[in-house]
Amino acid sequence: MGLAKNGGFLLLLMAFVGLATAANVYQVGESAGWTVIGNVDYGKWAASKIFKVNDTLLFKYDPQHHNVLQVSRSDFHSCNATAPIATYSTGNDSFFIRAPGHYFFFCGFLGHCQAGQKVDIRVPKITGPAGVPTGSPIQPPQASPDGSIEPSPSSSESILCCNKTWLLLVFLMSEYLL
Ligand SMILES: [Cu+2]
Repeated sequence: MGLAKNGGFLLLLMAFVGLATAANVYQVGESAGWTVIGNVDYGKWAASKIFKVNDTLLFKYDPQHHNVLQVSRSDFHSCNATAPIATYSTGNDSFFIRAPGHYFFFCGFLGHCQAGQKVDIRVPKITGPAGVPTGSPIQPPQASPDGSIEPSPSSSESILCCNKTWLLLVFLMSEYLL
C-alpha cells in the first residue's frame, strides 16, 4: 500500500471516528417531555440511551407546573427538594454533560418526584474513539454444548461487531477511491 493510500485511509478513518463520537441532544421523555401526565417511565427512557460526555439533556415543560432540580443521589431517592445542586425553571432547559458521572434530576413541584417525575443519567467513562465504556466488562464468547463459539449478546459485543464492519467498509472505500 502506497503512502497516498495510507493517507486516504487515515482520513476516512478519522471522518468515521468523528461521526461515531458526535455529540447528541436528548430530549428527556422524548415527545412527552418533562411531565407527570401519562406516567412516563423516565428510568426506562434513560436506560434506552447511551449517554456520553458532550451530550446535552433537554428538559421541555410548562414552567408554571414543573421545574428541574439537579440533586444528590440520596436526595434523589428520598425526593428531598430542599438542597438542590442546581435549579432550572425556564421550561426549555439544557444540561450539558461535561464529565462522566451519575446525574440526578427531579421536578421540585409538590408530589411530582413521588409521582415519578425523576430521572438519573449515568455517563460512563470512555477509553477510546470507539466509545466503549471502561466500566462495562466485555463478555468472553460463550461455548455452547457442542463446543462451537457463540457470540455474546451483550451490547459491548455488538458495538465491537459494528465498528469492525464499519472499519472494513471504510477500508474498502479507501481502496476503491484511491
Ligand atoms: Cu413537575
